[in-house]
Amino acid sequence: MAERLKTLCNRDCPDVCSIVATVEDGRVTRIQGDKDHPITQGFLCERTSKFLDRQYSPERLLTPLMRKDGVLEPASWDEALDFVAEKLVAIRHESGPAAIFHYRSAGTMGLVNSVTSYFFEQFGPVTDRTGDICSGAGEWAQTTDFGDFECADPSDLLNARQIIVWGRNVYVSWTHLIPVLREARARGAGIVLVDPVHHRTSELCDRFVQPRPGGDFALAMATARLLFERGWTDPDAARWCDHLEAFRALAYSKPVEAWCGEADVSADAAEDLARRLHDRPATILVGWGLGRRLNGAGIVRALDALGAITGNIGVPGGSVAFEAKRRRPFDLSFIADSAPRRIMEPQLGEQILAASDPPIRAVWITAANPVAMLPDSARTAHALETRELVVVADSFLTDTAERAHVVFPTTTLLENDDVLGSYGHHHVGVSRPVARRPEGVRSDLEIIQALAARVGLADVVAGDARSWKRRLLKKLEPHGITLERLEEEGPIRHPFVTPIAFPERAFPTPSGRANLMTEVPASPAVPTAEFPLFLMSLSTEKAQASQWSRPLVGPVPVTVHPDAAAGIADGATARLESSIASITVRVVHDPLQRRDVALVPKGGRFKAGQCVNALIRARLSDHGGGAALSDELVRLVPL
Ligand SMILES: Nc1nc2c(c(=O)[nH]1)N[C@H]1C(S)=C(S)[C@@H](COP(=O)(O)OP(=O)(O)OC[C@H]3O[C@@H](n4cnc5c(=O)[nH]c(N)nc54)[C@H](O)[C@@H]3O)O[C@H]1N2
Ligand SMILES: Nc1nc2c(c(=O)[nH]1)N[C@H]1C(S)=C(S)[C@@H](COP(=O)(O)OP(=O)(O)OC[C@H]3O[C@@H](n4cnc5c(=O)[nH]c(N)nc54)[C@H](O)[C@@H]3O)O[C@H]1N2
Ligand SMILES: [Mo]
Repeated sequence: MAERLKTLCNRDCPDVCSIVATVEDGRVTRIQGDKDHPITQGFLCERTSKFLDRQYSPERLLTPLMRKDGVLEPASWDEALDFVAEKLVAIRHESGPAAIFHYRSAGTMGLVNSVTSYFFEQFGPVTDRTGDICSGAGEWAQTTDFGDFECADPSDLLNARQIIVWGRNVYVSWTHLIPVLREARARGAGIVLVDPVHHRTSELCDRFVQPRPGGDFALAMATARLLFERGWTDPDAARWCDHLEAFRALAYSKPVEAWCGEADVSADAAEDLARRLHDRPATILVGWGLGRRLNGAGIVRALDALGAITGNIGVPGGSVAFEAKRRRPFDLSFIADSAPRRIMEPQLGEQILAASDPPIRAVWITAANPVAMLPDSARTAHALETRELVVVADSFLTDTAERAHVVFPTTTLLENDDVLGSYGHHHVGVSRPVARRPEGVRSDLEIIQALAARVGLADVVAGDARSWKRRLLKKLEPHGITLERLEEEGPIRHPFVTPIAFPERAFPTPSGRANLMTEVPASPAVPTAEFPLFLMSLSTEKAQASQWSRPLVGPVPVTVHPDAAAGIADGATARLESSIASITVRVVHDPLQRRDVALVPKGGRFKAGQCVNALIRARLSDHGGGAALSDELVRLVPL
């Protein structure tokens, strides 16, 4: 008899959908979006709707692997765990706990998974990560300007008269915003997309502005200047903005035409944006791509200022929405964050190699594929290959796991047992196993508990998944959001945020006002005759970062304007070269793209020569420990 069981998607995505799984004898035969979940609305994105391909893939790891004579071979759990425990204890004894580095990314966004971090704090504290390749620059910018980052409920977009989608492709990376934007449009809202890349999200919009990559700061300054000139700023803005005059002076430091020239847009585009911000309430949806630049934090600060000076903040339908603080509702107070040393995430490879006093001898990697997903893949690979001990917990033999001494096979999203919040909305919920897991596989919690038992820390991390869930939900319990309710009713909106962010324009900054930027940020990259194209690595509907439903076969596609193809025909293979490496690509012509961009899907396999991060230097964004991924310049060369 088939059953229908519900769980939550644990992938790194703003949606955190409720999934309905059809299960026959422990095997999931179908997954669908839950009609009862207000965000999921009955449909799943393409990548997760194809998740059964991964769940039942013949490539899935079903036993621990240990490196013997240079080769990864199946091993028993006891053998692998004993080996790792002994080695970690020896390294801690000889070099101190800082010689061990624990790196965790968001392969699962479940918070029970942070017990691994807790273990390493108790065992050490060991070296931890800092910075955030994904959202570091944007979070820093919003925290600097508003004292915190938070966004309104997605449904607040229906209160907006104007929506500015500033660098986001909802068709690929935030599919459950599509129905909301459609409805807003149907109710009469204006929607404009500002993105150097032409993509499908422009279909939801009444206008598309295609600036130079990283030109958004200049475009925002042109818009700000026009707002001041037209008298379209809020007359009371000084009440909630610090440095209003200095910000005005910044906007006036160049004529509108000069700013627009820098952004490579017509003056009419800035005029249009100014008009929309004046047509209140207006929401700016700030994408994550904007921050992954040399001037990423500066760009986000400029957008914050546009919202603040026009009064489009702290009111229904008026906001500068970057992301929700997904950990806010949970009690993570058991983790003290006491690491003796931190490795900057976007520079993981070079910082591991450079670390001394003590050198990093062991690396434990959880829910991450840094070789494929962090910049300068070859250096990341080399850094791992030269350690004494690399341990990876994953369900697949990724580019990273291939470099491990020990690989522990772990559970998938359909076997996940956790609590989840979201960075796109304010619902919290629990996931629970809906698929019977293969014998030989353990959850991250069980892996860390088995290790803890071998190093005298069994008590510290004891407890099954439900008791950890309960612990994490402690802040929510007094509000009636209990584990039992979440299990029975499904996700519930948490009460720690109001439906709109920063209501009454009260900001948790030292002055209580928004902190407007006053200086020109770092400059974006400038294409040269040698390297004329910005390399833009973009999310694809077919994968979650490096997790493809079906493996990408053959050379990775690179999409360019026909005039930017260096004479290479549509469909032909070519080399894509940066200053540090080159990969073989298949050229795709698209006359709707700018002539200075080369678009490549993110997440390709390093081993197969498909990895865009092989080409990208590990440079930081201006602030916040983000990566300047999209300021790498490349050229196409015929084969
Ligand atoms: N299918 C799928 N969905 C995903 C993911 C995935 O890998 N696959 N990844 C998930 C993750 S990890 C995250 S963080 C989120 C968000 O994932 P992201 O990949 O960050 O998604 P977006 O912010 O929608 O897309 C980035 C957008 O920023 C634009 N952009 C880049 N540089 C600039 C610029 O200088 N100016 C402007 N105006 N725009 C620019 C790009 O053209 C692109 O449209 O999505 C999640 N969703
Ligand atoms: N060039 C370029 N690079 C980028 C980006 C870009 O746009 N361009 N985007 C960046 C962004 S936004 C992000 S967030 C990062 C993402 O970087 P990562 O988080 O490293 O990306 P994933 O490829 O999703 O790797 C997660 C791994 O976790 C495994 N996994 C899944 N579930 C579990 C689990 O329950 N437990 C454990 N232990 N493992 C699990 C998966 O199999 C997968 O191998 O990449 C960044 N890198
Ligand atoms: Mo991300």
